[in-house]
Amino acid sequence: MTAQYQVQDSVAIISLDNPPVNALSHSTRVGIADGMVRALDDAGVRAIVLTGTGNAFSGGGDIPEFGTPKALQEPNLQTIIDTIEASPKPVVAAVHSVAMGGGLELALGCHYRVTVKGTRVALPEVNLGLLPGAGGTQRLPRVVGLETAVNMIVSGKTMMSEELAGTKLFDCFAMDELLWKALKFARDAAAAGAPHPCVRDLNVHHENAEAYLGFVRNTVAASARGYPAPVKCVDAIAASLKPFDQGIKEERDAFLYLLTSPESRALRHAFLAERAASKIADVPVDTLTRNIAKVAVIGAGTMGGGISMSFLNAGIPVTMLEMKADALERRVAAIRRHYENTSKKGKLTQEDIEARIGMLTTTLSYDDIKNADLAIEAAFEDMSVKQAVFRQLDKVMKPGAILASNTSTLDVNKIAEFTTRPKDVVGMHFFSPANVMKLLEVVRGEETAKDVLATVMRLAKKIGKVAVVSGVCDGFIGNRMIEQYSRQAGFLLDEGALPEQVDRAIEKFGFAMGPFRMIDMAGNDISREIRKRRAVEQPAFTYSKTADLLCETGRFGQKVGAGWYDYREDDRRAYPSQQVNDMIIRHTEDLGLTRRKISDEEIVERLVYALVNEGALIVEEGIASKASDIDLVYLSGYGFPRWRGGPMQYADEVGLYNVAQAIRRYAKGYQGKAWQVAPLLQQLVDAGTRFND
Ligand code: T1G
Repeated sequence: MTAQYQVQDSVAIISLDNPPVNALSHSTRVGIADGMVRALDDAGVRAIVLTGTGNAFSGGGDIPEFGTPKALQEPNLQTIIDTIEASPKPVVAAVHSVAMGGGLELALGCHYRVTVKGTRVALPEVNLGLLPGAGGTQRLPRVVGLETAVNMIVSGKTMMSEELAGTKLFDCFAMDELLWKALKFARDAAAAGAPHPCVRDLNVHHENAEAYLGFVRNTVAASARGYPAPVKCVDAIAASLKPFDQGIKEERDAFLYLLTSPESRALRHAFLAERAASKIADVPVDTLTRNIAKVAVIGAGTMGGGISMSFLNAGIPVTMLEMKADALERRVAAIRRHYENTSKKGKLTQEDIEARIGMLTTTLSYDDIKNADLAIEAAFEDMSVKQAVFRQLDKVMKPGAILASNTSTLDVNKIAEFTTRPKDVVGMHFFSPANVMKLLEVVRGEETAKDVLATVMRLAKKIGKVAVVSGVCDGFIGNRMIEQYSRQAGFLLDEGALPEQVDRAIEKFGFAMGPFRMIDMAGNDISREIRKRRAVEQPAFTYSKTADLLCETGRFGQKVGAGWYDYREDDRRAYPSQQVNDMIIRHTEDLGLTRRKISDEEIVERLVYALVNEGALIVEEGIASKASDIDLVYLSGYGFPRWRGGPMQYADEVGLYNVAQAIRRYAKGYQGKAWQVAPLLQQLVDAGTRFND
């Protein structure tokens, strides 16, 4: 059992003891239930205090346990809360650090709650495609009011305990010595005698609940984009206006429905994938990491600026090095402008801006960065430039400094060879805009030292990035897969689709942006360079010629006002282009093909399965260590819908047999040689297992 029991001066103390966050796994629930039985049976016990050991009261239901029989096995949380509420002896929750999900629901089931400032409270189940399933939607409105409860439950956001001081959520705030205060509170409550207050006996008051909830429901439904949990949250909260026993039943039914939904499986997978990514199989979790107190960024371009802001935002000083003074001035001005624009939105104070800018220094001399703990090269994407920069870094940087390249495609092993310290060389591939995009591909060279990897993974978390380790190959994980995705998008144009149909279909599937709008933003000239390089390195790697025809007319994308779409002054919207569509239709004729009607379903299959199949090759080659890392790359860097869990999770949900069959079907079609079922995919089909087992 993972709960401790002790009696101190006639008060039973039940302490959840399930590190790291006292998740309410079955064994923890058994521990609590047994503690309650012992306390209620012991005539010497007059009151009960419930608390958590370590750094949490409780982080809620055990997420890895969901989807297994144990999740609902008695004693479930509802049963435990019913026992607590029915106790003739007062039960006081001593709430500290973190009380989330079922953890907060457990506290709400107690007669009294004592806490301290700085306790993080939330009912974040919606982020997992669930809703609070142990009374949270019924009890929270009864203590914080309907509107605050709606806000917390539908957004899943975390509040600090002191923000809720004016509500009935907490009976008192201890300055410190929380347990001592809770024990005293419990003894006083016992002295005052039963009955002790139950949240369930309170009522929800709102001057116009029906109208308010109707408005909220419509608003939430409009923005929920495909997954059911947010609206179900509103419906369950609405039931808190009914008699408690009816409301709690409606909540339970909705919770059980969501628990088995593919969206919740996907969101729980995403939560665990994020935490699994930081664990590298051959790098022990207790690997000593290097201290990164000062960072140097080489290159004052867009990426250099975004990377610098990522560190400045985390309070880490940066020295930015460039060849030309005016480039430095321009970049510093752009950074200041960015911060000022952010402060106009009320997200930054003027002193925040000064503090961040104050941590940025610039230089034209390598000598000024020699004491940095990490140097990140963000110079032009050309191997001769990398060679020059890394030779310089090798010359000046202090021993033990980490030398990183932000390269998006070049070979990190070759870059490491430009130095005498290849163990200190690693790739840190940020995504543009680097101060906004969460994804960071950490590219592990053959020589990269384990403590360098461990240091960069820890640093990534500190600067708010989602870091995924990639091996060295062309395009690493994300860009290598997007190549196949873009190829299929082009082939679909040859066969009968138009850019707006392809984009609309995949955006309906849930992608933030379709391939053609995305390329228009990134620049069609950029993708042309990649195709040119590929044509030399891999001649068998064919593409639709439409993208080159587009470039021949100078339609490089949004930046020139024309790409796959037409753009208008001061209007970021993409307008279908008759000129481009005519070009596409003419091209099909030139190919001797007859255009055919293509379904949205085929569009989605060909784009997504292209990602899945390439992802399988990437896992098989060991470029990515696990399929969930592939999912994380696409969820945090490419706008894949989070409630579908990423390409590999989606393939698991569709069924790998069906994915392989579809690929075989497309292999018989136009440009079919682009489709070869990846061996790993076939192996899993044959074994009847899944990518994310
Ligand atoms: N279950 C299992 N493991 C959990 C967990 C959980 N609820 N929360 C965290 N962990 C693990 C996590 O996987 C990682 O493991 C370690 O703890 C540190 O996490 C009935 C059904 C609590 C704010 O959604 O928001 O209750 O990597 O890196 O930054 O209504 O974790 O060390 O192996 O995030 O300090 C609702 C989710 C569940 C809270 C701590 N609860 N957790 O943040 O550490 S559903 C949640 C968090 C529920 C009831 C329903 C955060 C945190 P490892 P971490 P952190």
